[in-house]
Amino acid sequence: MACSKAEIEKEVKTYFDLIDKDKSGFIDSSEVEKLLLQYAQSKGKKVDPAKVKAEVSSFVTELDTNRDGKVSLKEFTDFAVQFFCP
Ligand SMILES: [Ca+2]
Repeated sequence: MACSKAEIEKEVKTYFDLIDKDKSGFIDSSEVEKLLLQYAQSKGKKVDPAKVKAEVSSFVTELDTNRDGKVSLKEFTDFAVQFFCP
């Protein structure tokens, strides 16, 4: 993956749109939770919903840099950039 913010934004947008079911332009913890639980179910895996909830909530808190309780595409991209363009 190229280390350019524009490139990364394009790549992560695919995932962002997948999570942002209601197309609000933001993802919140309940959307991430639902996606993970659906994924687990589709794979026939048993997961503890309470554990998923706790993990997702700490993940969202980490991404939510302006602390409004939601993750915008910009916040999501900034998070990815930290990994791919250290
Ligand atoms: Ca936010």
